[in-house]
Amino acid sequence: MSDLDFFNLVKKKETNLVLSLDVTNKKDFFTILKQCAPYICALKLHIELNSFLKGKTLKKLICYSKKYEFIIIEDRKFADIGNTQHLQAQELIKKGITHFTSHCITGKKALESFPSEAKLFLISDMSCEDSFFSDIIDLRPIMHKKSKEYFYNIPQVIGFVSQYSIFTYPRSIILRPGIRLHNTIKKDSKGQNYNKPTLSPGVCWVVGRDIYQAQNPQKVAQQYQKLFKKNKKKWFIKPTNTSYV
Ligand code: 5IU
Repeated sequence: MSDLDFFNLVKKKETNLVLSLDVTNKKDFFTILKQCAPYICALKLHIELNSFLKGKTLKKLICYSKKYEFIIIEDRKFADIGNTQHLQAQELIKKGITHFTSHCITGKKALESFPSEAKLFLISDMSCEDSFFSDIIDLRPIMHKKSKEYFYNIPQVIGFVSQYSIFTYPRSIILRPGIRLHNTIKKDSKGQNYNKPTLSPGVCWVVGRDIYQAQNPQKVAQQYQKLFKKNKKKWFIKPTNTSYV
């Protein structure tokens, strides 16, 4: 699927929800996925913690993603030299996974080296406390400027992971983690920061524990979709400037 398909999928399924299913138990993983599939545009994995996702089971998941129309994103956070990340991505592409997150601190050459089939979301800042990107030294102005530059110049780059709206034309997808519907929990015990879901152009809410630890994951996923539907015009507005929202 191309980046354009991502937009079409959001339009068609009327949801910007990305389910981050950091669940280590196979049965729980598939039960929650089946409940939430109609309400998500993408499923975000950490394939090393979803260790059952190999061979036939991975193939089954990929078939399932086509049938129920969601994109699979491996949250791989690549951060190596060009040759190494090319090889790493190639192995995952062989297994049918094409969408990845990647750090951009490695620079242009390393990013250009990804296989042409790779679709990348560049990590332009992080949601966790004490992150170098925002809390230790504020690297955001440089990271956002560079991310945009990479988006324009490197065809594999289709979007960002960010707490901010890095507007670009043609439009990018912004994955935004650190989201909870009911903002009574503002942090976890390990430095994660949470915000309420707000709708801005191209922003997809990346939600993990708020859904998979809920008593009724399906109901919560449905609530996110409802919120999107209510304000969906905002998501499709063509950005006009480069301000951060
Ligand atoms: N994730 C973040 N913050 C980031 C990046 C990735 O939370 O800055 I880059 C991932 C980690 C986890 C998911 O897989 O998004 C969020 O999970 P919870 O909604 O359970 O906090």
